[in-house]
Amino acid sequence: MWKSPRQSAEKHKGQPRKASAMGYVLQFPLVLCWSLAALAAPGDGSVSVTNIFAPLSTPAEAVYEAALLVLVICAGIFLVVGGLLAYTIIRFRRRPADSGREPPQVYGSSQIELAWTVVPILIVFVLILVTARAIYDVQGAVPPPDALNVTVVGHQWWWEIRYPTLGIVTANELHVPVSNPAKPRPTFLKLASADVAHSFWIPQLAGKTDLIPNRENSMWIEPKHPGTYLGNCAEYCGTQHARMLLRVVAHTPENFAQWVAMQQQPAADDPQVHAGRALFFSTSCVNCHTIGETRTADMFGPDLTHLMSRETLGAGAAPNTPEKLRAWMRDP
Ligand code: HEC
Ligand SMILES: [Cu+2]
Repeated sequence: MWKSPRQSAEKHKGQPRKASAMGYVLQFPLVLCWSLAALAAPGDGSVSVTNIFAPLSTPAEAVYEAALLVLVICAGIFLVVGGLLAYTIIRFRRRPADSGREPPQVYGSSQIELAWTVVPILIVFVLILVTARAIYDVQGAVPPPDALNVTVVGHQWWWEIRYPTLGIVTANELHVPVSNPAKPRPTFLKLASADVAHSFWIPQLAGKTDLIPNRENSMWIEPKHPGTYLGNCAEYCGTQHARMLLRVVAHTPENFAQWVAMQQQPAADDPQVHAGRALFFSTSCVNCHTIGETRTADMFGPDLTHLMSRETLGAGAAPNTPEKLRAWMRDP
């Protein structure tokens, strides 16, 4: 439950807060170890960890390779500079026997100056080439005829997901088929925003791309293993930004066809649900939400036609169970 700073301060009254800058510094190695452990165990088709070091889709792999090269080069530079610095500090430290005179001064050395100008230029040049190629591979990709097209609209604070060619509208869960190298089937996304800037980020599938009002961005993903990939909005978009989670479910082609067929069914209309349906259409819900035939292009809240096919409620705020759904209805 959300607590205001004052509420939590009251709760902790009498016990001084221990978190300090030092605490954060000490946490860093732990976080690093956790990341490395996750690195050793990349996603195996089940729910994945949100780890940029375990890419499982073509654009994410391109970004990862470029990033790894940058990391290795920078680590090399760090070791050389840090090593020389440490050596100099120790080797030329002040000693009791020192005379106190100034050491000999060296003015200008063309060789050294040339070396520290040319070597960094070469390094930067290599990085430019590698980065440019990765950007070209990702942003210049041409959708194959088989590609799936999806439109994602960012809202405060949920994701609207539309499949224009399939006539499906859903929220917060992007379902896609896996792509196999023999018959690639990537998913191309058009990204738009209904209000403020958001950012679409599934670390294992691709880099971040912003969703910007009055502008259409695009990106693509190409997961190769079935499974659920987690992500979130990566651009601070208001108070509930942290509750704007996102998941991509990659299906085998058969399962994806089943999911599509299920989503294309009209809203349930049997006598059992008539009372609830009447209530929904006679109260305020219908101002913001849509069900099947009431669907419009301009929605304030998620489409609820196949709500119960989703794993979570409120963009990952809670698991979609009957109890949580009741709790959400009473107090969203
Ligand atoms: C003022 C507009 C508004 C009204 C009125 C409204 N909702 Fe919502 N509803 C939203 C928004 C916006 C969300 C998305 C919240 C989020 O994900 O953080 C939402 C989310 C939901 C969800 C979760 C959907 C999902 O896919 O996770 C359900 C269920 C829901 N509303 C049911 C209802 C019902 C039933 C009513 C009528 C009693 C109602 N809402 C009235 C705006 C509204
Ligand atoms: Cu957002």
